[in-house]
Amino acid sequence: MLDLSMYLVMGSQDCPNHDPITILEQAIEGGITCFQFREKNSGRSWADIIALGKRLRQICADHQIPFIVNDRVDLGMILEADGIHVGQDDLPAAEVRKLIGSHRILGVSAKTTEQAHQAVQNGADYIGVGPMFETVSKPDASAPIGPEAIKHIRKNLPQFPIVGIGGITPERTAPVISAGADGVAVISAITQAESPLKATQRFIEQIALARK
Ligand code: TZP
Ligand code: MG
Repeated sequence: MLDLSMYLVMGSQDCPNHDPITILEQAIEGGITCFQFREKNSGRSWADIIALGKRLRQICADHQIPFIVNDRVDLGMILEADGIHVGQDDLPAAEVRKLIGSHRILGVSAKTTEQAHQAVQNGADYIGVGPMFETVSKPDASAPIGPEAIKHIRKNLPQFPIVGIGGITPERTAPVISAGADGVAVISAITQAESPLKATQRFIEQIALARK
């Protein structure tokens, strides 16, 4: 079963201090359970993006970490990804589900209960809900919707896999989990940490504490 507990999201644009390979390796050592390759406006050529993606993909495969590609079904196919994640303004989730088949993971971003229900109908395996808090990683992000948004959606979808995203730090993990999220999706608090390993370990501790 898909374990969304600690979901690292990353592209080369998110990595000012360490290279993406090092970050992914450390984050895996620290205990991430899922990875999304989210290359966005990095200025890299497709050849570079594919080369980087292949390396990250291999590292995930070596450690049995699901490798999910953001937005692009074509890139996902090239990289033999385990799944695709799309937002509300990307290719329609139902079309992506048709393209990727039933054996691959489909993640969909949702802010409201209505969008969440729609995502379920369209064949999503999980939804990402956010931004929970202010984020530095998505310039076009809407205003934070907070853990309350997860509470609402959780009430309507008691069993469906939900991950919170946006501005989540180890200190802000407990409210997201307590609101009913199965896990947290994180970019900067890991990719920009001095030690991505220690940052991941702190998240894992907080997730365990919040679930007690
Ligand atoms: N979707 C909603 S917020 C966000 C995405 C991709 C960015 C999350 O990055 P960070 O650095 O964890 O706030
Ligand atoms: Mg998108």
